[in-house]
Amino acid sequence: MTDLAAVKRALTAQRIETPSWAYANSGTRFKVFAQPGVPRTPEEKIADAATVHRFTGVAPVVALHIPWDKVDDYAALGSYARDLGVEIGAINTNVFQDDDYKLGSVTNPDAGIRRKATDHLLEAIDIMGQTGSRDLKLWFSDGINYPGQDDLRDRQDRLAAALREAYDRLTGNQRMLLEYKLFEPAFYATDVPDWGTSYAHCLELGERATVCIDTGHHAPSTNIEFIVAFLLRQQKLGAFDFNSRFYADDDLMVGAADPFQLFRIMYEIVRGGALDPAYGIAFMLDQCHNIERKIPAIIRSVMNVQEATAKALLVDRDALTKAQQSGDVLEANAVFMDAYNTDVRPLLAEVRADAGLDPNPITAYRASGYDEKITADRVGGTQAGWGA
Ligand code: LRH
Ligand code: MN
Ligand code: MN
Repeated sequence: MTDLAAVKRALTAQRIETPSWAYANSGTRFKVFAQPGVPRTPEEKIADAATVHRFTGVAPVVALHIPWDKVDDYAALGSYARDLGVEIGAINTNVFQDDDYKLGSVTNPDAGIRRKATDHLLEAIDIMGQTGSRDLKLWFSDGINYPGQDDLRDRQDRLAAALREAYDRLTGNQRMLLEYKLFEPAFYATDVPDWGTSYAHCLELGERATVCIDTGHHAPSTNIEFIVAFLLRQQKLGAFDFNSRFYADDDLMVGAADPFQLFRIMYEIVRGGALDPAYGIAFMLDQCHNIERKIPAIIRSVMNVQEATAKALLVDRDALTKAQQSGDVLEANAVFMDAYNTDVRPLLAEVRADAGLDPNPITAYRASGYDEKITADRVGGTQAGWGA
């Protein structure tokens, strides 16, 4: 039997972090379709994130990407965010959009370029100090396109040295999240291609370093929930970058392509006792909304995570354990599927109403006039810096 009051409490306490770059214009390498009303400044991105939080109640954190969100005064940006009711979350580093990084950033054969890339990581840690952010999020586009192009093992050594330098700079509650990605932009060999590589580096670094799973960064058919279960068992899962993929790193709305996969992931989170914000996992979105309106798309994504979470919380764990231990394969699967097939929308509507929110965040947003206001006020919105 599931304790409904406990399920509601868990859903009310859930925290989802939205990405500043998802509010800005983005596209594929073929075309960026500019939308009216998109943010022109980091402050306007934060205002949009605060709007998503206002209608969902579970998105009080916004991740930044440097230099896409470069400002002169990060402390002021942090207090601006707090005034709007949100916190600044992960500081994402960017060592992938500079000509110098053609052959890699922290793994580049040129020591001068490695220095420049590592200095950017240190700069991001300084920014964290000013914004009050806990998480330094690292993703490296580093890799090679051709067999023999560079020494695979030396590149691991260079990576380890840069990570160590950044890690040693962390203080207080600061953490390092190391994201992996199978391929792109490097196609033959990527320097942090999978969770195993990220895990091994994090293990070597120490307890402040944990793995970030971007759900769009795996080979087709990879069992992501297995990775979640494994890393939780090792206390090495620090964050998610949620999004959906059909083919590559599509960055579509989380829960859109495969809501069942999202449910299976969230089940492992619940099973591992890792849903509570106090556990420390950052549940971030990493998405781009190229053809759809951005704010309602992010609200929809937050709702998709909530629905998968609610279903995961509804799994009858006692019945599941009983079926598993008696070897009743079909019953175990049925218990699991019963939870997945439950319509949790009424439950979530109740959770929202209890929190004083409109039960339907999308229609409430549409009726709020915010979209019309930003369209009128913001002339000449900027590009995310991504997909140009
Ligand atoms: C790389 C990635 C990484 C970047 C973001 C914009 O594909 O997932 O997290 O920082 O996209
Ligand atoms: Mn990502
Ligand atoms: Mn990605």
